[in-house]
Amino acid sequence: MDLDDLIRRALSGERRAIARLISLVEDGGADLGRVMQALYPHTGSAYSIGITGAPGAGKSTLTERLVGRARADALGVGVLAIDPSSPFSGGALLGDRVRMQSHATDPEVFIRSMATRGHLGGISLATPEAFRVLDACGKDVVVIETVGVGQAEVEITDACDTTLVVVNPGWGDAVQTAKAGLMEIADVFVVNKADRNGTRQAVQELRQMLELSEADWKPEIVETVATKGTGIDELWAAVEKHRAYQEEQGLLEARRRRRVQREIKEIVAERYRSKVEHDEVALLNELTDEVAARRLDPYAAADRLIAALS
Ligand SMILES: Nc1nc2c(ncn2[C@@H]2O[C@H](COP(=O)(O)OP(=O)(O)O)[C@@H](O)[C@H]2O)c(=O)[nH]1
Ligand SMILES: [Mg+2]
Repeated sequence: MDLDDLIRRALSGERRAIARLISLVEDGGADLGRVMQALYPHTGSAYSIGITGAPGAGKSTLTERLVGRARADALGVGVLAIDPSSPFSGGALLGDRVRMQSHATDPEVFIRSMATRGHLGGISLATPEAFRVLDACGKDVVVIETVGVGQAEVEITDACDTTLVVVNPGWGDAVQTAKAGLMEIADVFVVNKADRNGTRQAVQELRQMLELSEADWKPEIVETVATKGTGIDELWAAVEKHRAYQEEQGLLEARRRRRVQREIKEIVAERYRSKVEHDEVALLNELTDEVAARRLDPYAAADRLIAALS
């Protein structure tokens, strides 16, 4: 299919076309620039919700509930699930697929497990680009689920408009959350599996940790039982409250601006890396010889390489 045609179909909301554009993003191919150029004027209205936490915390179950909640308001929804444990598998998590099946036939819901099939910028660049595809193609809300274990995953979640950090009742889970660097990025805390013992204690632990924070926004703590749908309205209300707060304070603009700046920097870094690794192999080898023979130091070699790149 011709690329312009594909873009046109995706913009009109056609699901298969959206899926193909996201595959294109994952591949990181040469068409990416053209796709982004065509899509960009149509973006800016989708709201992104990041959801992170340890494996098994209930992120996917919560995501499904949030999708249901958004649909109750007749919003178009996208879901991007990022599974760092299988970056080359194509990323489809069977369990997630089965769970999400209640939304599978809803044309206003688009669900995708992300993978980076060759995108040099990795998942941290592929994800905002996939979000942009969904934004341009008319989704009002996009939920991005990541396992909050690696730096890249934390960064992706941090780059959302509202970040939910999911913990479970159980001794020390809040402490683990703090250690994983998730405390700072949480706009809302979700204590999921609130049907279990220790819920009150988990909430208390979180509250104590939050008291130490000097940030203006005090994250709300919401108790949920995702499997039963309990607390989902409260969670949705907490997200809307955070959104309203950011909009009133002009913080949403600032946050999105920081996100775009990070993206530009990553694109530049990726281009340079690609040039060094693919286009300037001969020069790089030559310079390596010079450094190895001690006629040149590594910094001088880098200067010459940079000069050749621009
Ligand atoms: N008891 C209980 N189990 C839950 C709850 N939410 C999710 N689970 C279960 O916890 C397991 C992991 O959930 P999942 O959503 O896949 O977690 P993820 O790895 O964070 O995406 C599944 O078996 C869920 O059915 C909850 O609120 N209470
Ligand atoms: Mg999951």
